[in-house]
Amino acid sequence: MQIKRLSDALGAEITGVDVADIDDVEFAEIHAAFLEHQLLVFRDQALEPEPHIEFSKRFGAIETRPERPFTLPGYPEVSVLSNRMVEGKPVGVLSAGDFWHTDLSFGEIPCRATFLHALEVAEEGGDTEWSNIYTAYETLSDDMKARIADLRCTHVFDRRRNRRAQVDAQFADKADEIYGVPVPDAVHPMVRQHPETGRKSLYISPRFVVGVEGMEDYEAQPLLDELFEHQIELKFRYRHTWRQGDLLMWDNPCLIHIGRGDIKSPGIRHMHRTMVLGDRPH
Ligand SMILES: O=C(O)CCC(=O)C(=O)O
Repeated sequence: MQIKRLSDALGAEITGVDVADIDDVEFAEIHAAFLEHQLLVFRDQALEPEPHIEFSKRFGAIETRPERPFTLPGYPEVSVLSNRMVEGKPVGVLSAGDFWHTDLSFGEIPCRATFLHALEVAEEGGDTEWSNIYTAYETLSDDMKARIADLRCTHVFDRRRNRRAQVDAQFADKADEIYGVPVPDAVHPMVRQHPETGRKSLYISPRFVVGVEGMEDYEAQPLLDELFEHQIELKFRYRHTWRQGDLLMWDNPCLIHIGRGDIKSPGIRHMHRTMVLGDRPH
């Protein structure tokens, strides 16, 4: 197994391993690399849904929910992200991550790791970008760290309640069905401690965070705007151009990410995704 750092900000590429067939020694090496680099890119994975699910489960319990649109038939654990249309209808979610976010932070127990496998990639477009919220936190001034140390933020699923996010065009005519599902808001610390490394991160994102508990909006919104801008400074970021067979896994307590879209027609980008749950943020 070869592990090569991908950028100063985050990420490593792993070659020479088949994630469908790893032993405990390889798993320990992958796990250590995951904690060190936050995002791992496994090249050339011909991964069927079952081994994809099995590999994911080594890192936590798989998240499923009955309302999730576009799961793979027979595999509620696997979501399909795709711009393929069959008889005029999309076969997957077109824009799963069009605003900076960390997965499932609207839940009481958010996502620990996400596993996204590229079955088909377009010639142009469809990159994904991550930003390191460990370093975003660590580079704040001491004054700002003291100011936000005990703050807690409200994370909401419903895009209609977030002035920084718009309803996906794909779901515009069924916003009630998609966003009106009864998902309670979650309140999480703004500064989160990673469950394994103990490092602190700036655990907010414009897609899900709409307010600060106990703080009026006239104060909270400018603070959030300032922190959202800081979180995505270029020096914290890594942008990935996908190759067919890439399996990426990322550590949500310490990264935010965004799907860049802009897939050039007639290119098809078709991906399978699993997510595993982590701890209650503290
Ligand atoms: O498709 C992408 O590039 C990003 C997907 C994403 O943001 C997600 O699955 O949470």
